[in-house]
Parts: sequence; C-alpha cells; structure tokens
Amino acid sequence: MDTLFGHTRSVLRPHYALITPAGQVSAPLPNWPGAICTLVISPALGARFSQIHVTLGPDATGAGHLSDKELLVFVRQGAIDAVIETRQTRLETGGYAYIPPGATYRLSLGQGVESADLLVFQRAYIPLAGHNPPAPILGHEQDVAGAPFMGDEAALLKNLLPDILAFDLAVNIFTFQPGATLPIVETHVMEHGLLMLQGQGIYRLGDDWHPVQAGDVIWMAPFCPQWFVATGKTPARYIYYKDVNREP
Ligand code: UGY
Ligand code: MN
Repeated sequence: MDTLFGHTRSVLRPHYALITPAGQVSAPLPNWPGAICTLVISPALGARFSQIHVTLGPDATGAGHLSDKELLVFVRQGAIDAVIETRQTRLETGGYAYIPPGATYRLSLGQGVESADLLVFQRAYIPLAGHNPPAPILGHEQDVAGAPFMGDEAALLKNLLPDILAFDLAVNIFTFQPGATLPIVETHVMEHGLLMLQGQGIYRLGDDWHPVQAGDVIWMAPFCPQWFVATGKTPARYIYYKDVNREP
C-alpha cells in the first residue's frame, strides 16, 4: 500500500497505463466461480485483449467452453490441476497452459497448496486461412531456453508459445541483469500487456519514465514508444503478451 493517502504510482494515458497493485480492485467473473479476479487490462481501456489476475482458493475453479476465445494461463504462485479437453496435468509455479478456441477446460487448486495466483491473457482468436487453430499446450517456463535478445547475453528472452503462423499471440518472459536494457526505444504496431515478475527498473512509456517493480502491470497501445532498464542489484523479470502474425 502507498503510505501517503491520495497518492498512487498508477497512471492512465491514451497510449499506455501503469497499474500498480495498491490500487487494484477485484470483482467476480462468471467463468471463475469462487475466485478472486482482477481485470487489470481490458477492452474498456482500448486494448484488444484482457489481462486478468486470478487467485484460486480451495472452492474456486476456472471452467468453461471457449467458442471464439483463447486463453494463456501462467501460474505465478501455488499449483493448479488443469484439464483441457482430454489432457490433464498439474501445473506448478512457472507452469502455463494455452487453451485454444473451441476447447473445454477446468482449472482448480492443486492438492497440498492453500491458494494459487494466476496470470491470464484472454482474447478473441483471429483465424488464418489455411491454418488450423493451435492445439492445447501445457508447459513450464523452466523447460523453455532463453535466447540473448538482439545479441545481448544480459537480456534473455523466452518464448512460451511456438513461433508458427497459427498463433495470433505471443507470450514471452524477459530476464534482464542489473543495468541491462532494451537495446532500442521500440515503436511498433503490436500492443503489450506486461506483468513485472521480479526486481525493478525504469520503464520509458511515450515521453514518460516510470520506476516499476514486481507486481506492476503495464498496458502499451500500438506504437507506444517503449524502453526498459533494469535497476537494483538483482535481475528484473517480466512476462508480456503481444499480438502477432495477422494482416492489419
Ligand atoms: O517483443 C517485444 O516487443 C519486446 N521487446 N517489448 C518489450 O519488452 N517492451
Ligand atoms: Mn515491444
């Protein structure tokens, strides 16, 4: 919590939003009965996707049948049991599930843990002629190799989803050593939803510079100039969504 009443680090601008944990407000969502849900990014903001933070307790589930939507669920803390179509697995912290359009799913708290915190990216899937929608994916970020970003060993990028045209979204995890930066001020058509997982840094968004830390959320609209430097003495990590592989 901010200790100064009336003060917040959260900022809302036409081309970006910084949403800090202290100001977030939860509200029930029909597909997550019993869960604590916070929509931190949604089309109400101008985004073409939603980012939902979900806490599952013993009596909560996330369940449904996706018609035209797709979900990427990442376990931030705790563990869950995931059933997607005929596939069933336990996802520990760092595990993730891609649930494609047309799939039936059920997510519940894993045995032996008191709660699980989930990061969910949700959007309408855009079909591509000549390509079937992707199949479900169940994985763990530890099994994904990081690659130096634009040749920089101090900025490692993991792509959680395959780089194939059937996917209209990418979800990646960046790890920056202290002092490492994005090599350029990116200005691109793709939009982002981002969650700081660890550490701290300075995010340039448009013409503004914001100190950010673990738990902070950023929405970047298409073409929002963006740049990051990791500060502090430990690595900074963030996970982010981007739209990919479709004609304008
Ligand atoms: O994939 C990206 O566009 C990424 N480099 N952007 C970001 O980290 N803000
Ligand atoms: Mn970017």
